[in-house]
Amino acid sequence: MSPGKRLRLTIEAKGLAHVMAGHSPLSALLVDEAGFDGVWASGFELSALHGLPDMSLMSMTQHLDMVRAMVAATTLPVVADIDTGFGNAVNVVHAVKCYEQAGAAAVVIEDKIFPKVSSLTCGGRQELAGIEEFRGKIAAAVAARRDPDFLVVARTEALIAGFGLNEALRRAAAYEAAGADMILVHSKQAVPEEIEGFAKAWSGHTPIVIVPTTYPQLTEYRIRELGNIAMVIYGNHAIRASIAAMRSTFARIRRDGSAVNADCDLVSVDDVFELQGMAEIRKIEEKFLR
Ligand code: SPV
Ligand code: MG
Repeated sequence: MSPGKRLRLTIEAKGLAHVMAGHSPLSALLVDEAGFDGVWASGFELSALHGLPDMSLMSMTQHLDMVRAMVAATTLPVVADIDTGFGNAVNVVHAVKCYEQAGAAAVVIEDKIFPKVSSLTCGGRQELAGIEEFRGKIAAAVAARRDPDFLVVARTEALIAGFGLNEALRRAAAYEAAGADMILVHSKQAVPEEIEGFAKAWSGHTPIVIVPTTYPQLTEYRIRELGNIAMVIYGNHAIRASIAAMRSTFARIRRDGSAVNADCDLVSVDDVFELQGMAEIRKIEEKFLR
């Protein structure tokens, strides 16, 4: 079964897919272990992993290689964050072919102008592409996929750019008409009212995707109550958790002058071996090493 089909079936069965950010095969494995429904191949996370801001500085190849590695590491569907699609509709066609071939289940394309600036940046430049231009990109993505179950998610940044609910709805309707399978609507308000307002006002048939980073108080119960949200993406929690854990461990070792106190709070080396698949290696060694 194709990864797109698996993601569609999960949403059909559960009504709501929970997708957690990842930035490496190891993080994808941990997303799987925790019981999420998919991995978000986040541009924010991978940029941060490279010590770069999320501003279209990473190449498509860098992101694509990581998507391929994450697909190989987990059985979960991978939802690829392809930012603005790396250029115009021609670039989008190329990107969709590459990401589908890499084993992604879905791509999310946002209606900003390349090079984009992270939606979460305070006072960041948030320039939107014209509706017609972006409709062309979505139609191009839909036409380029080989598997009809591969999902093309259109992301509108209208709320992020400060254009308000009506513009977000207008854009979502245009992208639905262009063939998008889902509409991701992003908000960076500290409260969920803006997103709830969108979900209540949305009269389209295409399900909504949300990224509740700045409004984490929105509960699963409330999301289900809204009725038309099919996917929740936890956009940057893997890299933020890693930074917090590394920071506190490093500080403790510096403070104590040894690793003795920090050690008991870390995962064991055996735990890492397990994640690395060492048990399988032992079996191969026993069977084939002469
Ligand atoms: C990402 O995780 O790269 C996203 C979500 O696109 S956000 O950073 O909130 O824009
Ligand atoms: Mg992103």
